[in-house]
Amino acid sequence: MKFHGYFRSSSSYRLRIAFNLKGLDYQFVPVHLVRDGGQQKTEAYKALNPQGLVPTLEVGETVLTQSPAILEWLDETYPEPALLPSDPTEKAHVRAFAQVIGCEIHPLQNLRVLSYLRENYDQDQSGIEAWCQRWIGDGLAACEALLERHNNGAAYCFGETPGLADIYLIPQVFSASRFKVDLSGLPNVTRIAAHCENLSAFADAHPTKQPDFE
Ligand SMILES: N[C@@H](CCC(=O)N[C@@H](CS)C(=O)NCC(=O)O)C(=O)O
Repeated sequence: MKFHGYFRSSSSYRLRIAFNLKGLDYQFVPVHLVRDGGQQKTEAYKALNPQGLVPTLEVGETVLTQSPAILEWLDETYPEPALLPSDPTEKAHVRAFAQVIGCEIHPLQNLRVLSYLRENYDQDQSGIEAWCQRWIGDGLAACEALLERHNNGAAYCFGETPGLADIYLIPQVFSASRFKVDLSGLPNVTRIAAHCENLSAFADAHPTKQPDFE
């Protein structure tokens, strides 16, 4: 499997955690999102991923895009350990949690959105941070409320084994720290993040551990 990603990209970080949890090897192809105006925007890369976004996963002749789809493909293709519970209602709760992050938070802090705010709305770093703090803070507060409802003191978001919700949460907490989001009012989020970071599948997936880290 050829994994096209970038060390700081949280959607790439999700896949790295999943590969590690499932013990899968992959060939890493770095795509530098800033250098040369953004290597994700080249015609060669867009031939693989028409959106010009990372990650992309090549499996033989098959090209997979969008981390939510890739994560579900990985889980169905390599079922052990499972990332989703089998019960439909439990599964819906986990997916809802993941989608708070994947659909509602992450798109608002994406590089292209922040570049647009800088270039067209004249925002400096403090304006960018205020924007991210607003939207990441709001979304993670909703995650905290969902954990309050479902976690019951478990080590991971939805129980005693790591799964899809943790795969979304940990990269999002990393981005929150980049943008100086105050997480002090989110005890479940911070406790679970600290717990996950002790597990090698998560620790080894951290942006600072990647070959393209700078
Ligand atoms: N929903 C997509 C989002 C992908 C995405 O936004 N990737 C970001 C990095 S985390 C990216 O490639 N940004 C490049 C840009 O904004 O130009 C997924 O989960 O795969």
